[in-house]
Amino acid sequence: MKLTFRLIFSLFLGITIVVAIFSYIQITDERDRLQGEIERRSIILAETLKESIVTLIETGQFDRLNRILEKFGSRERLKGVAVFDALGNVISSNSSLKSQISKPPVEVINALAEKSPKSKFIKIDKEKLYIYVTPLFSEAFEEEYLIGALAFFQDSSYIDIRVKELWKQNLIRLLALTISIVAVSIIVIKWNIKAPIVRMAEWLKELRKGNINNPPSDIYVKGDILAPLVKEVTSLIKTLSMIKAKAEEEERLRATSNSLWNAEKLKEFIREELGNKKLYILSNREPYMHVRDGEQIKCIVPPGGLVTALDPVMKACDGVWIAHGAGEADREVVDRDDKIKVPPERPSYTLKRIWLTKEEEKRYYYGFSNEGLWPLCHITYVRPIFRKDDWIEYQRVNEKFANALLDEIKEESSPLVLVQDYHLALVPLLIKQKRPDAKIALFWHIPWPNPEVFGICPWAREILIGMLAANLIGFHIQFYCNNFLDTVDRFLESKIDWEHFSIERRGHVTTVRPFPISVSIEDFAFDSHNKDEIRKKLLKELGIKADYIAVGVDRIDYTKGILERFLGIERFLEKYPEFVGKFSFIQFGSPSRTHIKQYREIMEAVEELADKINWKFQGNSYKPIIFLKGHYPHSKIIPFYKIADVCMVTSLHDGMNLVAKEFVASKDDNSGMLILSQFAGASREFKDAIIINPYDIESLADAIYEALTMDEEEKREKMARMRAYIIERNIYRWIRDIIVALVSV
Ligand code: GDG
Repeated sequence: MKLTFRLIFSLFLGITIVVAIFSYIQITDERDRLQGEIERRSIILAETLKESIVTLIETGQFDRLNRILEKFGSRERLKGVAVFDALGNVISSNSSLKSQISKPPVEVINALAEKSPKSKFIKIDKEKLYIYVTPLFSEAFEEEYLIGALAFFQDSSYIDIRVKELWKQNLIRLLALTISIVAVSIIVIKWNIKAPIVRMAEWLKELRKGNINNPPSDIYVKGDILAPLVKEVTSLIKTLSMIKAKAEEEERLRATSNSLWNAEKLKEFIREELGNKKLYILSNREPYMHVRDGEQIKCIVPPGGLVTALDPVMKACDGVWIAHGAGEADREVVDRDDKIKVPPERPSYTLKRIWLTKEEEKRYYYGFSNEGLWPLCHITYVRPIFRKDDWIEYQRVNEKFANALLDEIKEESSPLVLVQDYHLALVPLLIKQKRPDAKIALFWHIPWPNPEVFGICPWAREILIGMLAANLIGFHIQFYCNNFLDTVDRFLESKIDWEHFSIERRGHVTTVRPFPISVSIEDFAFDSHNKDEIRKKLLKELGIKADYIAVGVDRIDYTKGILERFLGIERFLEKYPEFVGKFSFIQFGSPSRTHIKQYREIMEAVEELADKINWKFQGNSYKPIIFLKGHYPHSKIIPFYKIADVCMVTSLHDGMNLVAKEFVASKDDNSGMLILSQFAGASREFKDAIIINPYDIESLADAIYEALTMDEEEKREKMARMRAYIIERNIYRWIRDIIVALVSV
């Protein structure tokens, strides 16, 4: 009430001031106009009468003069006319004036004395008059001489009447204006402010009680007065729900996982949970690839996080993995159904290969997936390219994968299907259309950008629709889940439940959850008792001597920040020259997607920069950077993790980054330190790593120094904490969490 009163009072005051100023200006103008008019009229009258009067005075015709004045004085608003002699005595005047001018007014005396016209507003007997006096001259002789003065007395009281009238009118206007503005304001406040605020308060009350709903539509109109408040509250709720959901999830997981997860336990769990059901995985990349080695055919594990993560899972539970057969000898080893049991040393699950033509591979894999979606989802300022033909092929290949799966699951009811990554975004919809009973999880291994960035894709809606047919969509971290929900909110008509992180569209519900991928610690176990000897042996093989070793393992990809890493090393050696000759960095670089220009360019740039830095600092049996280009099996990489004092993960943007986890997993003696980019998903979990911004070369150099000189005890404690984290949150738990979530949706 107080506020309304204050508002009304302010309005009233404001209007009064404005109206008063305008009225004053208007009335002053009007007064000036009327006074000007009266003056002009007097001058005209005087000029008309002057000549004839002079003649009458000169010829002494005073009777006639009296008559003329009498006649003239009866004009409207003219009080009277008088003629004075040169001494100021009245010669003649009309009767209505006589009594009032027994004494000549001052203006007459002044006009006679100064021989010039005079005028003034005066008061005679309480009457307001305007007097205009003009001297009269005779021209009877050579020189003109003063014979008297002619005075006009105009009634000016009408000016005051007019002014009063105007004040009155403006006062009435002011009142009318104030009443209407105040009335309108009260209505506006009541309907447009008070009512939405009351509804907003009710909405907040519901939220407080835990009933999380979207804001009522009438309080959230874009650009409206309450919109910023609603936006803030909505994002506050999102954060709170996230925290709540996370806490609940933790609680749930704590309650169910009373001991650590491993391959055996996962097998047991799957048997209990799925019975005889198989697990189906679809991914572009195959877990095992057959290539030619001279006359022989050899089986290799292709580099990449997805394979590293999922192979132990499939080893633990029987299933079928459907993937693109990309190896040159792949066709030669499969059976009639394009299947082969893997891994070769201990076959435990089935790999079914899909064959793609060169054109399909070019457009679906290199084109749409890796020149379009990959740079779209990674903010590294590489421009995504979207071609219509690539999109057509992408859809066709997705159909190919979906059909292969549909063939496999013919006999099975409610099969569990795990679709992997951005290459197969349309597969969930293609499966669901034919098999609505299938339970599908889609795991997105790379980041999900914000809606503005994702909106660049011309087929953003189609991709989202394809994905949303899944029952469960997983990302590495909560942040990507939030971005995804925001994106769906922006592009599709759907109902988003921020409390349960789910999306309802046309009756189908998709749950969106973070599942931070991990590694199997046993796969990186390594007997470290003879670490020093291994170190000597490995360095000897590389032909170098070094007191400190750092390592990096990557597919050569522009998202991994390899150039920034090298620049950081160069700056480190410049800034801390005592390490020149003592510090060497070993980079495993597996060539990747080399049919794409940017990948060829980054490979060339990496090699060139390594050469340049080596040239600058190298000496006898010393090389600052050893670049091991090529594909190395994990068995070759793990010993380097083991002996390294530092591992550098400097991604410019990375969904998770498994190398960080592999390094920690391999450190069973808690030695070493991890330098980790703040833009890798892993940085959300490894708070004990040295977190860096890879774009800041100076701090990268300092991070290397910090990692090498950190107190041993502190380092050990940090590494122990990171290890404890991934021992608990390993790859078996990752897949178990996904299966639990999928089965329960
Ligand atoms: C995507 C996301 C996410 C490297 N060189 C060789 C080789 N590697 C192995 C590493 C590691 C894997 O490749 C790389 O994994 P990352 O996680 O670092 O990266 P992406 O390949 O980009 O994976 C990523 C991941 O999916 C899982 O979801 O973490 O963010 O981008 O395991 O050791 N492996 C072999 N030879 C090599 O030369 N065998």
